[in-house]
Amino acid sequence: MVKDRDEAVTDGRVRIHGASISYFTGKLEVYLRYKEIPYDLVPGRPDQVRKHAGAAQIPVVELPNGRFITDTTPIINWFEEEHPDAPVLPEDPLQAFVCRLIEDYADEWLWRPAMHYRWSYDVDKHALSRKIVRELTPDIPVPAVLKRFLIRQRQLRIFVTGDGVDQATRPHVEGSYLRALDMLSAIFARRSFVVGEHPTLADVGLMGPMLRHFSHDPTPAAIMQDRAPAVWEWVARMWNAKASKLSSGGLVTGVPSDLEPLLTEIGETHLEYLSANAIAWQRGDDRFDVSIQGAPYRRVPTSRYRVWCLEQLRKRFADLPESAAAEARGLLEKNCCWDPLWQPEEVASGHDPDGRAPFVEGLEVLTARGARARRG
Ligand SMILES: N[C@@H](CCC(=O)N[C@@H](CS)C(=O)NCC(=O)O)C(=O)O
Repeated sequence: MVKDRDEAVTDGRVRIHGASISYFTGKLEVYLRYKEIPYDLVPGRPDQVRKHAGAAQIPVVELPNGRFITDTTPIINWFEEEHPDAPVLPEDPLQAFVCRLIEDYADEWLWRPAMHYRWSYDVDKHALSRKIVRELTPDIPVPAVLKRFLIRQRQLRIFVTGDGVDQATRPHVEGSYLRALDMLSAIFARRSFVVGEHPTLADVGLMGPMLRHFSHDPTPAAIMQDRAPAVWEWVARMWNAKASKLSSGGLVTGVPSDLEPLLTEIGETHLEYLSANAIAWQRGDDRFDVSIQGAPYRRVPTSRYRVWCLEQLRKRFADLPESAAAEARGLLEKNCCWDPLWQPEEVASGHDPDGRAPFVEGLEVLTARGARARRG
């Protein structure tokens, strides 16, 4: 529930500047609810957010001491250090690495189908533009009908047609969602959460697309209910999960074989894309073409932020203890993840070289502006 900014209590509580319809706000809320860290959600007004976080991007977290932090991936890492009870990262380093990989795929790859369903379908785009205008733009003195129209145009231009969704790729974009539903249904037929009987970072990451987009927006929600009721049930289970109320069940041992189809999907889609994006970045190209599972994505924007994502995954791999690294390599090779993880050999986004995230300026994910303007 979004509170009026002045209504929100700040004493000792975290304040999220976000939105009730936002992918990454939802992901962060799921995490804080599970960890039982009290927070208030206030509307993330673009001017305020840019002032405090350096990018017009939500969520931004205002800590009780008045400091601001950005980007849910490092935000969650930071909270995990501050609140080590009921960790969302498994102790087993291989499982932890797999969770981080699934989080990255959920954050960055499922973003495109989530935006496509929201802004390409009539019912969805009208419902969502209405919500966004009400929640985030009440102070902008322009008729609501015009604001709604402009938002629909903008979102479609940047995040759908401008992100490689066209007649040739649309079936593949929708297929990414449908395959995710099928693979998760197979997993939830065996256990309550992705790696066992309590949530991990893999569940938290997947809730980004699955909560505020796929289970709430009319078109993908109808598909989820019909095709994957076990995923629908998991969304509710995740939203209701509290670390203190969990049953005693633990995590499975190792990486079960039913996770491998998901890893293969991640290798063939997300990692292939990250690799092509990093090559384009090195060449200085603003846009690039890439074939993913045979679908010809054309002129997708080069993302500096996602070069950083690839760097982070490589760092996590490099941090694995020797025996886990050998096991991880075998698993990644078997499931089409290994080669794209290491191509090109060198990557250098230049983002956050001192490792200060989440205490750094946010980096917009998709805008070429974000990519080019800051290149040294
Ligand atoms: N990596 C960031 C991504 C945040 C993000 O892209 N948020 C979206 C909303 S869910 C946004 O603010 N997009 C900016 C826009 O629509 O222009 C995170 O994890 O927090």
